[in-house]
Parts: sequence; C-alpha cells; structure tokens
Amino acid sequence: LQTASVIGTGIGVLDDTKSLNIESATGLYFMSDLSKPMFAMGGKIETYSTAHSLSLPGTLISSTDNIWTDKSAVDAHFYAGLVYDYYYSVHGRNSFDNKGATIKSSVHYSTNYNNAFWNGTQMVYGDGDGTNYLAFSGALDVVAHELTHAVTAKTAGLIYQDQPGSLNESFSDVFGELIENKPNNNWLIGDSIYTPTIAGDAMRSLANPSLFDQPDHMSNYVYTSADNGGVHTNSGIPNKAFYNFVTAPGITQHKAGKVWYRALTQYLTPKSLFIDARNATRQAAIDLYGASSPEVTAVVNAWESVGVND
Ligand code: ASN
Ligand code: ZN
Ligand code: CA
Repeated sequence: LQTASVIGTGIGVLDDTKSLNIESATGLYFMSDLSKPMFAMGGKIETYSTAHSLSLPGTLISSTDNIWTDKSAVDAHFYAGLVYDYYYSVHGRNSFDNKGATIKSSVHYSTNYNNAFWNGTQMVYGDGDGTNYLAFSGALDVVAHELTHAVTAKTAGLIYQDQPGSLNESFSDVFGELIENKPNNNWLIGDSIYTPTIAGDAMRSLANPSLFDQPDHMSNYVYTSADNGGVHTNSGIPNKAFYNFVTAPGITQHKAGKVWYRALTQYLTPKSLFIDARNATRQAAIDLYGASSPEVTAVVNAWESVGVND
C-alpha cells in the first residue's frame, strides 16, 4: 500500500484548532509531514511521544481517525512546520542543515518537566508543571528558539559558554521572535506558556531585558559560573542590540532578520564575542544595503547603545 500526504485536524495547547500535514499509511495516520520541499531530499517533520519517559525519540505519534487531540504534539508538529517554512521562504534554507534533514520533535518528556531543548539531534519538550509553565511546544517563539539552536550549531557553531554562548542564546531569542512575527510584537519570550495565571510576564524580554533580571548594557554584564557563564542572562545585551536595530526608523523585521541571519551563517564562528557580532552584523548590513546605507548606521548605533564599542 502507498503512503500519502493528507491533511488532519488537531487542537493545540491553547485550545486552538489547526490543520496538520499528516502521513496516511496502511490503515493508520502518522504525525509525519511529507509536504515540505525537504521531502525531495528525504526529509520529513516527525513528532514523537516519550510518554513521560526519558528515552528519545519515543514512539511516532499515530491516529486511527486523523483527528489529533494530543495538544502538545499538535503544536510541536504544527510549529516545527512554521519554523521550517520561515527559514525556507525567507532565507532559502532547507531545514536546519540546509540539506533537508528530518526535523524530529518529542513531547511529554519526563514528568512536569519545565523546559524544552535541542539535544544536538532533535527537539525535546516538557509538559510543564501546569503552574509555572504550560506545555512548552504551545509557544511558537519557544519552538523557533529551540530549532534555531540547530541552525546555529550547523552554521556559526557558537560554543555554549560565556559570550559565544550568550550570542547563541540571543540568536535563538531573536529568530524566536521574528518567526512568531506577531502583529504589535511585544518582544516577550514564552509569555503564552509562562505562568498561565499571571498576565504580562514572560521568560525574557528583548525590548526591556531588565524586566526579567537580564542586563541590557555591557556595564551590567554578569560574571558567573552558573548557566555556562550566564548564557541565559547576558543574552539580554545582544537581545537589546537587536531590539534597538529592529525598531530603528526605516528598519523592518524582514530587514533585521536578513542582517542577523547573514551574520550568523556567513561571519560568526564558534568563539565569536559580542564585538565580533557587532562587526558581523555591520558587515552583513554593508553586503545587503551598501556601505553608506542608513541600515549600517542603525546597526552600529544599536550596538553602541548597549556598550559594545570598537
Ligand atoms: N530551553 C533552554 C534553551 O534552549 C534549554 C537550555 O538551557 N539549553 O536555552
Ligand atoms: Zn536556548
Ligand atoms: Ca514572543
């Protein structure tokens, strides 16, 4: 019997209904998306369940009726497709390796697990404890953050320590926000799944990093041995630089994404520091918009404002 690409219907973490790209096989449907250009190179988007264990990837999620009620699986599958679509349509990138690699996600990792991560091979999502967090796949910015770690690993290769690690975190936050691309973006990371009973808070803010105990200037850089040298703390500095750039007059999310993507994929290297990110984004803006363009002035000013100076 033939396998085929079909459309299914699912309900997400926030109780929203969405259409899913599904594989129809012998009398059973699978959470496997064969509809993307990656499929020409053998790539799929597959979503698994670890059923509260720690063993990855777990079982490819299936259904007998093509109606999908595992909410965290629905969002992991749907949002992985949106992240793929962004990188393919905006940057011409075919999956995280640009070679059409299969994108695997596993949901229901462990029990009440309050995190999500890229493990070097695949995406992994906890269900959250229901109080501090809902299921992590329910936030597109979180899904895009995690999958961007895979893009970074295949391109700049920024090591996950100190300034390179903080840049690695920041690129994940930046593309998390660009891919979420909300109208009237609030530049908050994870607000849709963070503390469901408390409105307005989030994991991080690109616009105002200090709201969530992150520095927004080199004068407040945090020296610590925790968290690989504070990679989720000092990311506030390059996050604010990006925010300064993307909100400068004449700069759009599209332009800013082009500059940051080119810096990440063409100029940055495993040990790059904040000053290197300044120089890389400046060079990317020169390449794209010209040496005397307002875009180049805006990107230099964006870094100067957070104390990353020549
Ligand atoms: N969710 C975290 C992140 O992607 C997991 C980690 O610490 N790597 O940054
Ligand atoms: Zn991260
Ligand atoms: Ca957001």
